Amino acid sequence: MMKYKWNKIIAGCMMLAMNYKTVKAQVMDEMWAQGSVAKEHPNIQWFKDAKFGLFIHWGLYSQLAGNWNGKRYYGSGEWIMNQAKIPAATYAKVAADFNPVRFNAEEWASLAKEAGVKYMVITAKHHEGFAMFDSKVSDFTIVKASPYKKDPMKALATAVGKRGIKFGFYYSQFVDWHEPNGGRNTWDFDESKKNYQLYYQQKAIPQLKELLTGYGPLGIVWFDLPGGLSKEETRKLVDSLHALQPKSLFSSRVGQGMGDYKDFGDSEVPPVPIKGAWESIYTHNDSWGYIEHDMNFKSPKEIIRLLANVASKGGNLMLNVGPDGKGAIPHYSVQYLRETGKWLAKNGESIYATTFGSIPAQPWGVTTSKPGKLFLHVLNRPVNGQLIIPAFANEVTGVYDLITKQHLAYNRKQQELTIQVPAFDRETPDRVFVMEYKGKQPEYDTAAPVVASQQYEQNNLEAVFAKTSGNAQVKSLTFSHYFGDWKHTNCVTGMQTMNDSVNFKVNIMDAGDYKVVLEYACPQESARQEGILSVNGANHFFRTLRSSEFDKSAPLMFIRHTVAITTIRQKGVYTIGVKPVQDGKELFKLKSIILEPVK
Ligand code: JFZ
Repeated sequence: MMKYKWNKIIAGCMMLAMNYKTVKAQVMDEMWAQGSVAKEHPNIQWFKDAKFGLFIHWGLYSQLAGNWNGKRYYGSGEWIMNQAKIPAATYAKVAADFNPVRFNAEEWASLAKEAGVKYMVITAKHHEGFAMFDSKVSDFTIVKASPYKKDPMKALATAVGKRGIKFGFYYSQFVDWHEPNGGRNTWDFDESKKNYQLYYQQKAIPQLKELLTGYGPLGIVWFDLPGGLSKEETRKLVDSLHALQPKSLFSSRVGQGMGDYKDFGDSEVPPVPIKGAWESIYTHNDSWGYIEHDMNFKSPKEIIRLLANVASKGGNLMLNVGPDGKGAIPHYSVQYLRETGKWLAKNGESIYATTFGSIPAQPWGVTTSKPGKLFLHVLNRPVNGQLIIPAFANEVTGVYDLITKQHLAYNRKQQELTIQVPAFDRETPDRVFVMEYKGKQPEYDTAAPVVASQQYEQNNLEAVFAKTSGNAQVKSLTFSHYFGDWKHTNCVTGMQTMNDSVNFKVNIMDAGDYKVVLEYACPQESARQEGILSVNGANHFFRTLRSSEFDKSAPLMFIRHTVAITTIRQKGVYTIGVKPVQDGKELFKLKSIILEPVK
């Protein structure tokens, strides 16, 4: 699957930003600039306020449920035709068994409403080439090729629209494994002999026009994996489709930078706030399409925390569900979306129509904001109940619980605020407090030191907040557990000579002993190499432990290696550094340094 240029932009920006403060400021502006499309679409505000969407991958692959010829396939179920290299003629016969009699548009739409999503995007045609709508330009459709013989998209568009939820279609504009001239079926057809223009003229463009003229107003057209078109041809296509629905927003995977908002890679959240309209997309388990043996569903707590994390960086989360071949949405997806909706029913003010918070992520949680309000999403309650906001200059006029409106005591020392939060169940997914203040929202301070204290089980110093020197750099590493379920982690890489180092500025709030734990991935060739950890004016030698090779199509295993204990005698800003003892192989891929209070 093709890797988007975004990661390179992000990694590039980060690497640049890490080295020099001023450069950092400039680079953040570049990221802001990069983040937002050239000219914002006049109808973009609903999307920016929506924050939470429902993605639905549904097609013939849902009927196969991850099985082919008695073999179970893992990873992206919607890619089974490609994984099993099923001939197009053979795969097309699956349509004869596809009869989703349990599909109920009202039920799906009401679940979307209960879940608190503001928009829904469903696959009208995925890479398999099967139209899940009544297309007149192809016989490979749910109406003509399956015993269902009905167009589920008509009913769904109506049911969703009448509940005030925006409706949109996913359309695989280039990749079409059914068509001889469509993109990327390399096991039936010779890619070099394909006439992509013919495929676009005979299928993709006519079908897109059917979708943009036959299903009412579309909030979004979600394109995927562009290809086969020049910049001019893409511009002509985008303009002709926008002419049909000027208010509809096109996702960035239309290509050539012509989208109306940005999509990051699958299951990817940018590490720091990004200005402009953007979206992170996540599977609810490990697959977009239904796989009966994939039960790795994210819990309501995980969904709520993912939503808060994405919103705290200014973006939308579009969470996916994969209905089965009968048209039933998996039990745990229904249950956990409903639970998420219950949380949003009480805490929605801290998510909908917010933007990123001006405070970097803290050991206690993240922030979202509205003019004059900062929403404090407490994911980890400090043991002593003292929630510290390290740097906030604006005059605070009150802090209260979002739900109970109970006001909280707080005090300020210079720019540091301490808020006394009440006790609450540590299993609470996200307890929100509101801090009201005067003046305009302060700028996001990229140079703010990371905070650590004795009040948390662990304090994570994530790689993105590191300062690197020499050949060391922060990179976004992409790997996967299964086929197509991409995972992205930022790591400090390239430390292989004594001139290569990484340093973290840490604002340690409490005196006390802390274990210093290095979290890294280390292949065999890098194991048993010595490094130095410098903290609090002391140097500590350590030797690297093997964990796993770095291979895109395999899990990247991280080890947590305690290499020292440091006694912090007084609160203050400290520097923690790591570098190799000798020139050699890359020391490891450092994901984070964890400070664990010694109790
Ligand atoms: C694509 C599809 O191939 C996949 O089946 C699913 O529909 C997903 C939402 O989108 O997969 C991608 C596309 C782009 C990236 C990763 C996976 N990317 O840019 O990292």
